[in-house]
Amino acid sequence: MAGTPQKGGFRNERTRDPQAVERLRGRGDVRRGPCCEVDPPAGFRHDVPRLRDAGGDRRPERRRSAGRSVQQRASDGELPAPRPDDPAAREPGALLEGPGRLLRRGEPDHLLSAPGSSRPSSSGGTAPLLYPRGRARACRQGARETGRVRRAARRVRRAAGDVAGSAAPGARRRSRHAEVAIGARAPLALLKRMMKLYFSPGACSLSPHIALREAGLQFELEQVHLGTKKTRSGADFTLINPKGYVPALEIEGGEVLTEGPVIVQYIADRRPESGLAPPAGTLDRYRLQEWLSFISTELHKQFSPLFKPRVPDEQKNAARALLGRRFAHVAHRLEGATYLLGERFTVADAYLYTVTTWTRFAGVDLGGWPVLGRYRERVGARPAVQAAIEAERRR
Ligand SMILES: N[C@@H](CCC(=O)N[C@@H](CS)C(=O)NCC(=O)O)C(=O)O
Repeated sequence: MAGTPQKGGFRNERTRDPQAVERLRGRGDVRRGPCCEVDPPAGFRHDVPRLRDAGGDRRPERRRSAGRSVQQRASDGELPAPRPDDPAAREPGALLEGPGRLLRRGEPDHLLSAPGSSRPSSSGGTAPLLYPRGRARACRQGARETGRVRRAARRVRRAAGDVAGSAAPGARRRSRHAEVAIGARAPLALLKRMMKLYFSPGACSLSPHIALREAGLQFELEQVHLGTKKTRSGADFTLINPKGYVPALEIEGGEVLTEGPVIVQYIADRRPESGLAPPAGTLDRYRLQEWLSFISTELHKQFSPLFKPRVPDEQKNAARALLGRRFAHVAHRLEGATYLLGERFTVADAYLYTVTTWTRFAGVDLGGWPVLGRYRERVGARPAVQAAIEAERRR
């Protein structure tokens, strides 16, 4: 079986060999890439390091947490410790205590945010981030639960394929009309506040997708078919982003932001306490922009010819050689640093990680830089990264 092209893609081991990639392409087995003018192949998988390799547990969160109480999970560091001093916790109807937010009676839990969303804030306290759906459910089990809550959550889950942040166990069946269905049930004020990320699975839109989950923001996802320029709900994507490419982020008031490096900074600035970007005006912020610009022009865009079947081999090999030199620079930076900007994960890491998921597919070998492999394992093991990839995979 090894080396056999799979429907719409090929097995990982083959992709390590650039010539094998080209041979497959020549036979028409692989025509598309995760970051090009058309959609990724049906079989495209992010080249994500296996959690087992990173010393982690590969079981889905819902299985890992089965049968464990909120208190156990909090003491294991899986859930942020409840904050009993929050005055809101004493409000009537409060069901779930958490850092910065309570799930209230009747509130649909799909509006809660993503895994990995709790971390210490830059000011030293706990960031006011939200519980993800799975955790909310676990927390509810330890709290008072009403049939009304259960029924509301079930209705929303059924209707919504993925309103963000939903690690969405059980939400495999999704509706094309998810937003309409949610719109009919969610409070108007909340929908107005919710952002929408236009994405294509495996494309560079994974970077803002990760950032949104890391920030713990509420958002909706809408898939774009890059070949037809139609969104999943049938809208003409060129009316949303006339440039026709993802990512695009619809923000409050219907404004649409484009260009990945800008979108991720917008997301980070919406949650300054997340530390996803240093404060504006500081030298560190310019360092972040320096990396975002480097990743965009020197890495991301250098992959483009590798996803195009008609580009001659000579040009592709030149692109691979250039990428090799650029990745050597990144590897040099990561010697002795956990993340690009130091010890803190930032949106530059979300972007860098995203482009590294294309390397095998594009026949770019990172094997010469073990530091990059370790970095990929580290970032790939973050709950928000796992959740974003899983959400895109389910599409
Ligand atoms: N300058 C844009 C480039 C985005 C981009 O290259 N998007 C690719 C996916 S990774 C895409 O949607 N390509 C479709 C097209 O160009 O038509 C950014 O940085 O956001």
